[in-house]
Amino acid sequence: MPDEKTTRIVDSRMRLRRRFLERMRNTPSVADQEPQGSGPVNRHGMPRLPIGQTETRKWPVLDLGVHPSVSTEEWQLTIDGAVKNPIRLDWKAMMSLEQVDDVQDFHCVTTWSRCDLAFSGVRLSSVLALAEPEDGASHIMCYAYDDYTTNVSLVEALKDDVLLVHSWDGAPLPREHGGPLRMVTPQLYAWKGAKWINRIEFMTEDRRGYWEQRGYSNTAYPWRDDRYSDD
Ligand SMILES: Nc1nc2c(c(=O)[nH]1)N[C@H]1C(S)=C(S)[C@@H](COP(=O)(O)O)O[C@H]1N2
Ligand SMILES: [Mo]
Repeated sequence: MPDEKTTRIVDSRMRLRRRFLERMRNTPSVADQEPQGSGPVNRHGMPRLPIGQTETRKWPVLDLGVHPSVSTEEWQLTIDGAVKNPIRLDWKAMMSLEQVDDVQDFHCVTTWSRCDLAFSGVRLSSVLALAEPEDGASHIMCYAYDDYTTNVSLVEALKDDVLLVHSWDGAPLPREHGGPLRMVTPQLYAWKGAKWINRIEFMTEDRRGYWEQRGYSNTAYPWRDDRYSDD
């Protein structure tokens, strides 16, 4: 059962959603193929600051209010579902995979963006490949130690900058930001990146995660102001 604090957080985020829905009905940008925003373009040719976002210098902490404490000794990541080779990785196995450094921007649906986060981790695509996804797999569901879930299409999940991050600025990712390991999706709103991730399920049909069931956009594309959905 969700506790009172979680209920309050969900309520306030649903109020924010209602505020934006009105604006979205009056904004054709969701259907617009042209990325919208301001500032110089990023490496993907999209404006650095997506439409409706404000840059913050801090990195705010945002979640359902529970910060699970998971040591690297007990940490595990299961990859299962529509795969030929379901696997479970421990910390040592994760660290033995190809490591990448990447400087990324982070866009939260609640309208803040934090630019230039220096991350180290493993490409999600490297990890997913180990499980040998079946041909019919089209989406993943990500699960976390705080029971959070979020779904991502493989088209997005396999992009090179989608990472499983263990370090920020050369130090272990702090627990409040999802340490020891979290996912990041710099080309989607940040709720698509599960903190404290512990399971990835391959799916042959799309299913909605925690916020997607509550009216957040299933696609979550920041440069189209694609924050919330009506269905
Ligand atoms: N496990 C888990 N992951 C989560 C969330 C959460 O509540 N639980 N919140 C999401 C949301 S809405 C955002 S904006 C980002 C925030 O990450 P941060 O706290 O590191 O800024 O994490 C996402 N991943
Ligand atoms: Mo968010």
